[in-house]
Amino acid sequence: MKNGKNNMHRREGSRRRTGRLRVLLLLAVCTTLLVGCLSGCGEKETMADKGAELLLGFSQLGSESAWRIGNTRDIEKKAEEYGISLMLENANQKQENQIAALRRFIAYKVDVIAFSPIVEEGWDNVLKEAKEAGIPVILVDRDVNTKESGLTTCLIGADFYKEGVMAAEYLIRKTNALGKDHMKIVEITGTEDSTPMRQRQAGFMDTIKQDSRLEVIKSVNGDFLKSQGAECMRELLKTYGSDIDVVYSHNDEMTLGALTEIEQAGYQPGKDIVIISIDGGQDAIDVLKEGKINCIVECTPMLGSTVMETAKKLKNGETVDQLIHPEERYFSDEQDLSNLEPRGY
Ligand code: GYE
Repeated sequence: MKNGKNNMHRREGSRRRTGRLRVLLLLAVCTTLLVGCLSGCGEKETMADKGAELLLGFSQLGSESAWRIGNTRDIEKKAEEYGISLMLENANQKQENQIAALRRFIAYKVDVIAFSPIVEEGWDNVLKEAKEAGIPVILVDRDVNTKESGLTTCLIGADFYKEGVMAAEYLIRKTNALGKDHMKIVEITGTEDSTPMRQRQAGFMDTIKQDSRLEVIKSVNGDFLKSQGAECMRELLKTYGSDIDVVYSHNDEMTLGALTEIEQAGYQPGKDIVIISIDGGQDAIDVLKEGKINCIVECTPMLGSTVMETAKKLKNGETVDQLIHPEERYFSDEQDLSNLEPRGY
């Protein structure tokens, strides 16, 4: 009897255990199915987002600077994040390559076109073709100058005029701090006829005009390239030597190129010559911290999110803001930059 009872208990016990095991097994199966379904469904949604919903053609003008490379990277990253299919073409600094890329986007019937025009003029025909095909065009970073208006929907990029003003305002403060009554400036400009070249020059000139101590003795074109910046500086030093008090350069690459030449000629950049740059990429910021650049006006290449949001709105037939400028600041020897976040470009 005792044994029989014990056996019954054991059997009941093992039945209960088997029952619990079954429940656990069932739960495990359900969870696997649920998780499988959720991730499967998620995958299908992302594929649909990527494949069918929005195809964006983006023509980048080249890879001349840390700014440009950072901008391309940001656009690729944000397209991925927003589930937008991106057709990206790099024009290697040639307008004809950009025009050909835009025509390919039109033939391919992309939903939206975005592009960073290398120069302002020469886009009328291709932009008319995009309009006739019913494809909205977003200008990224730089502007165009067309005879007909309404060929593009909006411009997402920096306020280059304001950048020039900020550069000049720094120089006025620096001139006060040094107690100088005359400063001779050489300007190394970006690509001729490009929006940043025109407006960074205009903003700077309009501002220094109001201060009789400041004089631009020479303006040369460095095409936003490091090699050109160096070559321009070599020539400027040959012609003007120790007369040069200030270098105003339209981007970091040209500035870094110029610095090597200044040092080779036996001058101390940041001390013998005031150095003002634009962009604020990590390499130039590091040099500013060493004291060889005095001021860098920020120009951010992180335009990707705004481009993707705008493309989505255009695809849905919504209206968009015509002009979107990111917030920008400047970095200088007047500030403590020890806690500055990594720049990301
Ligand atoms: O400053 C320069 C680049 O258009 C804002 O182009 C851009 C400029 C940038 O190559 O470094």
